[in-house]
Amino acid sequence: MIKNREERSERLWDARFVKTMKTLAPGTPLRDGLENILRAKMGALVLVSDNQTVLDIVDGGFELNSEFTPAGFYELAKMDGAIVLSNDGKRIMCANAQLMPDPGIPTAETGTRHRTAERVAKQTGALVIAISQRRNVITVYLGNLRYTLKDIPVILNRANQALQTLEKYKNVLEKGLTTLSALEFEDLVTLYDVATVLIRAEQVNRIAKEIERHIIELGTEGRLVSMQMEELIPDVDAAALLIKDYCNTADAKDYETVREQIAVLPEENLDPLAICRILGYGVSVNAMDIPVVPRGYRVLRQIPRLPLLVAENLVAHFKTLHRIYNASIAELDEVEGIGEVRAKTIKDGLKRVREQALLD
Ligand code: 3AT
Ligand code: 3AT
Ligand code: MN
Repeated sequence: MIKNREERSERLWDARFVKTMKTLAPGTPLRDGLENILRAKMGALVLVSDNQTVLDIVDGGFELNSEFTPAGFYELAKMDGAIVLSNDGKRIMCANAQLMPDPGIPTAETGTRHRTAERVAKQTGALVIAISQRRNVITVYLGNLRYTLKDIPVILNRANQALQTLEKYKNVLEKGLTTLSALEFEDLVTLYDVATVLIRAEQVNRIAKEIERHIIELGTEGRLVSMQMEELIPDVDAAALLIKDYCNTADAKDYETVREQIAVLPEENLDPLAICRILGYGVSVNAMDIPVVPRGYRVLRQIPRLPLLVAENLVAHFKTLHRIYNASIAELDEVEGIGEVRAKTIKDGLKRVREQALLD
């Protein structure tokens, strides 16, 4: 898979960047305007901010304060200098302006337009967009972030590759989960089994996240990818349930912290040992065959129409899947939220899940 480091970094795709990408995505007026300039083989420098402190570095230019239209924007780009837009990008504040950022701010760019863009973004935290006339690319600067917009066919191609990978990973994950269920009912699960399935679940989540980013970047061009994604995305978060079932922290509620730690683990460190450590098992490589028992969240989730709260109560009461499975109707009945009817549903449901798992 072609993978750009810049693009994968979590730092880049923070909430503000995602919001910015949405205002710049294909189908938006701003993107239409930028594309017009690009197609005409012109350049542009665009500052998106109407905050007074930011405007202090703007010198000269014509005041406009008119509604943003892609056509008007394009005409203004024929002039030298920068175009300033309002924060929401809906108004053109001025054009033909010179931006004068602090020249002491480091920049790795070469041309004056791009050096200026990077410095202004770094100095003010604002969004600055540069279109290179020479290289015919749009570069987005947002605070310290720098991102080059990709051509739609390039992103579509990557998105489709990612969709194929997602499908493959998802199949492998589903097999792994079924096998794990069988082992859980037989009380034969080892830490290693849990870690390997959890890695697969995490990989599925990562690919899904990547596709979501492509969809944001594709804007209106991403509808088909979005539909395919809907089909493929698992309706339960297996990683979350696995962590809730097996994390060795005092309280299963700490699972969100564990989840966060796994989510930020670099791809190359996503191995069973690292996973076990994060789950709270201080083990060495050769101790990963220690037996572990699930609390039962994941299997309970497979019983139709069983409310999450009831599942929580069941685990709180019985502690392990094994005990829940072996509880009598009367014992299940004691748990809050469970009457005789639901107790029977749970017993039947667990039996069905078990048979299904052992069958496959
Ligand atoms: P023209 O009449 O268009 O030739 P101008 O005064 O309108 O000149 P431009 O904004 O078109 O100037 O800039 C033309 C080039 O001059 C762009 C950049 O490579 C160079 N340039 C402008 N300002 C500086 C600067 N402060 N330092 C180095 N090069 C600069
Ligand atoms: P290209 O890749 O050549 O388009 P560049 O980064 O090499 O961009 P140039 O030095 O060629 O930049 O300058 C191109 C134009 O950028 C010239 C001027 O219209 C505009 N520009 C450059 N610096 C500023 C600035 N500080 N404020 C406003 N406009 C600027
Ligand atoms: Mn240049």
